[in-house]
Amino acid sequence: MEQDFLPINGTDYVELYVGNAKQSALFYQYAFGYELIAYAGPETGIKDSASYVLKQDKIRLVLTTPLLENHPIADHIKKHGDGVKVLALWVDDAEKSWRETTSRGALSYQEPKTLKDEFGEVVTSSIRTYGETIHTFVERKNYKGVFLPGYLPRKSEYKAVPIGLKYIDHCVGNVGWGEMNKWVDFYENVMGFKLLITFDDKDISTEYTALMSKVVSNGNGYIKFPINEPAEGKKKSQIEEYIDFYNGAGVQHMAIATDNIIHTVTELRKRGVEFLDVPKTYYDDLLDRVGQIDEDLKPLKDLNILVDRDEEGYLLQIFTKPVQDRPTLFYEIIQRKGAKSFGKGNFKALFEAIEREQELRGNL
Ligand code: TYF
Ligand code: FE
Repeated sequence: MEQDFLPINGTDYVELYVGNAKQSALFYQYAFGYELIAYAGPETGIKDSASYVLKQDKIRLVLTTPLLENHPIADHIKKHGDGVKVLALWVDDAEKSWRETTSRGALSYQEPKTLKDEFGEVVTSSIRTYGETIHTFVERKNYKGVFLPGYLPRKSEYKAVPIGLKYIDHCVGNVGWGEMNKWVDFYENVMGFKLLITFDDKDISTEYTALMSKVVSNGNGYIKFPINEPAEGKKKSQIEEYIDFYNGAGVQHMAIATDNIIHTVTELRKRGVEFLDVPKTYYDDLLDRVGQIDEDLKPLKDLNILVDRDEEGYLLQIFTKPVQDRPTLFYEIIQRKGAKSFGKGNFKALFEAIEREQELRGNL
């Protein structure tokens, strides 16, 4: 087999640029059960921004806000609202990752740089992907600090109660009309990913919404990036609504894996997280469609959890409403029981639920 020129160990962290990192950090602690572990800001010698690092099992989120008016992060937030800036990838060689990708056409965002403190060394480098989103390669060299050099440990007065979120299953990008193949080519040619699945507009057009989607994944399959583009339909595509409010391409949803979706969603709902609900008739013929499953139907129906089956098994999934006022970023909670797919059997019911929300916003 061909050598993988960009071996990736997994997702290192996801960084969001937000208008108020202090408050967002409390939302992710309180509602999603992340633990605050680190901080960088004025108190640690960073004068122009503040960042909070949150952790749950393998997932690390960084929430960053600018402190000054004239600041690139402030420009990012003015244009996009709160959203994902960095999908960071854990690699063994950040310099080589940068070299292999930029030599294949990636645009550099940051050249390889060594960060140091008393806990060790980390090398980072960054390249651009769709919109203003970037990939940062993180080489940890046995780094012993809490997150990255420059960050100090920080705990919260509030003791977060984890809800079983385990790792990031996939991160989905929305790109503009006709741009999906360009970005699929980018992941294939520049990053050495492989095309995993294609959904054309026939698979996923409801009465109104239409979109096309292709999923790319890296060599070991740990990184999965579906890319959506709007397609022509009767009314405005949900992808177009995103692009309008994000002012360009960006991360649409992150799917977080759990191994007990009933528990996870019970907790999230109790804590005020809003989900997209499908009509209860969805459950009338569910077992006919997906066959025998381990879970009782009742809690799935009560919580509005969706189920789909493929050749290898089944999966349970549910989608939050957007987590900010702009109809942009949302989360998926997913539990895989053998299935490696993305819930194609749920697309129709799901997209109709998204359209009902779009309609309420006056954007259909
Ligand atoms: O990641 C996926 O492909 C599934 C389905 O706007 C999906 O979660 C695709 C597009 C979309 C919402 C969900
Ligand atoms: Fe998804």
